[in-house]
Amino acid sequence: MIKSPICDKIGIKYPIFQGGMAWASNYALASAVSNAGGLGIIGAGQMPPDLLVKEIRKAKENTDKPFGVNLILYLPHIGELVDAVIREGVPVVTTGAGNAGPYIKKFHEAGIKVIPVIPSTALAKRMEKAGADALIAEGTESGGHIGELTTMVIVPQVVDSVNIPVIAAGGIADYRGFAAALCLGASGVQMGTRFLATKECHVHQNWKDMVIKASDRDTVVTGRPTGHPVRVLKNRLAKMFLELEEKCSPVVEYEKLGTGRLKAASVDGDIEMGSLMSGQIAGLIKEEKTVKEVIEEIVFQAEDFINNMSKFIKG
Ligand code: TUI
Repeated sequence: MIKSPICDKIGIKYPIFQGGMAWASNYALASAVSNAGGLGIIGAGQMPPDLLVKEIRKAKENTDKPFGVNLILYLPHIGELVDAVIREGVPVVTTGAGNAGPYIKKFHEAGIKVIPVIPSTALAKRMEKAGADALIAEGTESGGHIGELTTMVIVPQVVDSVNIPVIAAGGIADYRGFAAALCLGASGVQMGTRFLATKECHVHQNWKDMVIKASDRDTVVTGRPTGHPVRVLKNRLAKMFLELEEKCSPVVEYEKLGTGRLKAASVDGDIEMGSLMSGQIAGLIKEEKTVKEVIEEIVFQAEDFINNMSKFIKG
């Protein structure tokens, strides 16, 4: 069985995290992933604190295994979300889109492990110094808000920069990506897009179908001039964002155009004007599966593959 230091550190069977996805990973997906042996993560996104509390309580009702909450740090009400998570108590917090440093001590005092998502070695070193328990090194192949470096490039450099476990994210959806991440020195993987197209994920079927239908060049990065670049599946909304870039429009125009678009994708299934956040690996995903199928296929096939890798060595 494939096990790594992160498994014992947070008490999970397989070193597979489900990326916290705003409007896409609620308690149902997170608890299904945790029940299948991975780490399920509730994407808090822009939830008000009382809704996040309900999600955490429902996750606890649905699994007795460790699970996490992902917090997006640049939100104005982040302090209230941090306090809500601390009051409720969850095993793990992952963070994105900002510096987790100011919150780590507070989480640790509440017995919560902190695993920041980082897009560079500089932030990796800062987070290790600030006391992070592990890191998620995320490549630009990912869906949603992204950094510049590819997974292949960032993972080994972060692994060499720190002495805490590193989880690889971005462009991973099957046993080959999982095995490759282990080869790069990662202690495990985080997958978002693969879990979007699962039976337990509550997003509108139209969004899942767009992922399943996608091919390798069907995502695009929008919003670069705002400082918050976002990878999405190409649609009318993405085209309108790119037009704002061509016209050198002010940031406020992006904000106006972007308001409510994740909800439109997730709840209304608006494939034209919804924000269909997705990673480049969508092209590899050909069918909706159960969470258990996704996790077990990846770990069992990777084990077989790694066991047989010595056949590449001749003489
Ligand atoms: O956070 C993500 N992915 C996300 S968040 C999100 S919600 C959203 N909604 C609308 C517009 C924009 C976002 C959708 N996808 N991934 C983790 C991640 N974190 N990627 C990159 C970073 C990051 C970037 C800069 C982490 C830290 C950082 O530090 C800057 C600093 O303060 O030093």
